[in-house]
Amino acid sequence: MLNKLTASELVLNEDGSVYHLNLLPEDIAEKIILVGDPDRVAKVSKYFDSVEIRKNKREFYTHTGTLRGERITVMSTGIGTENIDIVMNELDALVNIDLKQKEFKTEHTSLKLFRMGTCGSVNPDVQVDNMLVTQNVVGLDGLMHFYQDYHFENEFSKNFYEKFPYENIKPMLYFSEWSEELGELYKDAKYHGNTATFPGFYAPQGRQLRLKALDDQFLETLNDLGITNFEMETSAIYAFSKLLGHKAITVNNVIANRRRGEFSSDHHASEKNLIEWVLERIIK
Ligand code: R1P
Ligand code: URA
Repeated sequence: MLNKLTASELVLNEDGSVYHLNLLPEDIAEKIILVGDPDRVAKVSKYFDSVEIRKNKREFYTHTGTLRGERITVMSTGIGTENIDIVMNELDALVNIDLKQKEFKTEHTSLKLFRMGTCGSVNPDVQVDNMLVTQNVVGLDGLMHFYQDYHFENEFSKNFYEKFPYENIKPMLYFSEWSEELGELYKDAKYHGNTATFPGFYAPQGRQLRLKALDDQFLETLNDLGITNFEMETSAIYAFSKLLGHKAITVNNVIANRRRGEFSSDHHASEKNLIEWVLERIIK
């Protein structure tokens, strides 16, 4: 490579770790569980045989250890795709950039990324306290429009884009899909669906406290376009994985049924179920 990355492009801490995640290349495994909530990290790593790395900075908490003899990492991303921009670029840098030389490596390493989160359903029949695997995703957060080479289209996205009625939001839309290979691991989930990822929890997801949302019919409209559930990270995780050559899959616990106005009566119990269900399937 001709040009080295500058110090302001690839920002490192004094110990050579990547700026926000605060990690060195040897701190992560190639299988990584991504959770939103920092408190979920220890709830996952308590199942590991042992934990060798515990590091954190801001909302990014990382534990790496082994489970049934296999090396595995669990990391919190915090909330939102703007954090996923950081997580995906810095994780990729840890494996595909020589941090000391600040040059791209010639050999590519592909990570396996498993998001384990929570979501709200907009299909009235998708019940709370069940797991929903994201097959297709639409990002309404606009992030990938800042990257030159990103474009993804399939039958789902073409239909969604054509019929999406909100002209002011339409320019922000981008699409992606799961890694089919990782999807095989989650074949027996209760639900498989199409997820909408939003840049907010309230009006962007049709919630109205003291402020009115764009349209009273927002949930129904998105459900009519084939959307099953809402959350705040998957579009960017899937899109970056396609761009950077990683594999990703999301399974979320449905904690809210937005059409019926229901919220999980014990989301801690369903979170525990989800953790055990995922670990059972990703480490044989
Ligand atoms: C909102 O409460 C948060 O919960 C969901 C959303 O995507 C957003 O991050 O996921 P996590 O439970 O993984 O954080
Ligand atoms: N996370 C979200 O983003 N939305 C919900 O309704 C529940 C969890």
